[in-house]
Amino acid sequence: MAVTRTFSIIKPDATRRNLTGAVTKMLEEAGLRVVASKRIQMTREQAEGFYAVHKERPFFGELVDFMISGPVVVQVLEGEDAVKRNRDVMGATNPADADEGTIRKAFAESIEANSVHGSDSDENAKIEIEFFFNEDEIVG
Ligand code: DGI
Repeated sequence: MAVTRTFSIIKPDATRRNLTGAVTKMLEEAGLRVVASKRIQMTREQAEGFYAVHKERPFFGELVDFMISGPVVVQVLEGEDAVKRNRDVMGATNPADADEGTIRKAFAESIEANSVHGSDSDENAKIEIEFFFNEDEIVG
């Protein structure tokens, strides 16, 4: 299995509860390496652009409001089969459905305030990484 990259966000519900380290520890224990990281306050325009694929969904406005409700930590993660590895440790979108041992089971408050984002394909990982990072900010 090849070493690849994925994109992660530690969402405002997690930064608000001072869980940046706890979430990152679970990512690292899952075999992922943080090769870029920055804490930012997303603008409304950034959040709308990032979640443009969900524009037509009924929860789009709430999702954008939530994502700009506090700081987030955007990260590039590297590891073998990074997209799947990250999705596995994140757990199901709705924490009520998330397996034991996952980040969302441990920390998520609701389907919206679910603590982490992770890319769902290698193609989207590349797009999402480029949305937030320059190549010289990523140090493997
Ligand atoms: O890739 P995921 O984050 O697991 O899930 P997704 O791509 O289906 O949805 C993106 C985000 O949108 C998700 O992390 C939280 C939010 N979301 C998804 N479904 C719902 C939702 N928010 C609300 N309020 N209600 C939903 O049904």
